[in-house]
Amino acid sequence: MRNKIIMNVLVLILSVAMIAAATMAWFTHNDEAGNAIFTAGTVSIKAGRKVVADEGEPGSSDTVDGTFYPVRVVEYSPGPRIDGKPVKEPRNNPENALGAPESGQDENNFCSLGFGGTIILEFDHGLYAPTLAVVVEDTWGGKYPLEEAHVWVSDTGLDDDWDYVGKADNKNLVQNQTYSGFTFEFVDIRYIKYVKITDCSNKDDFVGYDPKTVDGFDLNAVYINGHTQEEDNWNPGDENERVYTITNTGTKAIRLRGKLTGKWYEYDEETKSWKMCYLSPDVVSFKLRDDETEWVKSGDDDCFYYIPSIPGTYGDDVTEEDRTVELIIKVCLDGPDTGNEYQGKRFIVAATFAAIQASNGAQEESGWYVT
Ligand SMILES: [Ca+2]
Ligand SMILES: [Ca+2]
Ligand SMILES: [Ca+2]
Repeated sequence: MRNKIIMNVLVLILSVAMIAAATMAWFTHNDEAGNAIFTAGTVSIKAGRKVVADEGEPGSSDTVDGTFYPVRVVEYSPGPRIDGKPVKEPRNNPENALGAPESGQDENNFCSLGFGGTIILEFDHGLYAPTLAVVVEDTWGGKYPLEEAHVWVSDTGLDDDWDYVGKADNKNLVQNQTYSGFTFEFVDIRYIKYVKITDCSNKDDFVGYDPKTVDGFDLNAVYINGHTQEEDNWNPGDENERVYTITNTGTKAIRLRGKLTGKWYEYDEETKSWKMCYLSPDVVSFKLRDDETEWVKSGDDDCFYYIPSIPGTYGDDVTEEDRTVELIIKVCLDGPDTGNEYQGKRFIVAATFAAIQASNGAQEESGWYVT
């Protein structure tokens, strides 16, 4: 029996109402001012989703284990060939690196990065608990110089948000391809949605080779073993529970609220990606469990409010458990109003949480629901 509990940090939403540093001036007889700095307490939280793989437990969902290939090119910034010219066709087509690897010898099977060039590819799903990433390089024939590339992964694909996993190369050629494998022991990432590969081959190693094909790392494919987190068979009338966890990471005690929103997506065959579509999100509702006592939903702003205050790190015997709360939400798909137009579509739920200091009437001042 599987009983995996994985904590994934999903959103990081920070504070409202925080006193940073105040400067106070006072007069002296010669009109010079001095400064006094006050260091104030902090308000910050960390939120995540708890995934329980056992069916029927809170937060359980259908996970699909498998091997996944990227479906979209986010960026292709090739470097030059050894002779300074651009990478030649069709080796400069970044889509050659999407999908499953091909064997054999065909220039349409791979995308050459050029010296120092970079490619960023996107997977269709966030891939949780990844166990193996494989980068496939094409080199046809044994005695070719070393071609290498750095490999990173990311959940967001943002510029400063990449985790390094290692270097792929063409050393262990099996016929025409080298498979470089990577594991994730040293990578702390909530899930993988993007992979970035940057050539780091040494030009000097290629003197004397035909310059038309001296073009750095030749990426045939990338794949990752992991699992997705989706309801694969969500039907009208279904209610599915999701569990979010929120930890107060600041020093001060806080009040907390969360809001869930969702949008429908449809698959676009042409771009091989999911695109937002304008089906009504109103057929989906977010509810608390009937026996919920610590959270309330406020009709005014549609937010879920946690009633008790949550202690901060300030103080001797406050544990992380004391600072962590769970929000269990039922995501309900309406029966009568959900017609055939929703079939095969995907609904993506986003949760955002906000915290406010629990003291000095901050909630009232900021228009928060107060019990
Ligand atoms: Ca090669
Ligand atoms: Ca090459
Ligand atoms: Ca390929």
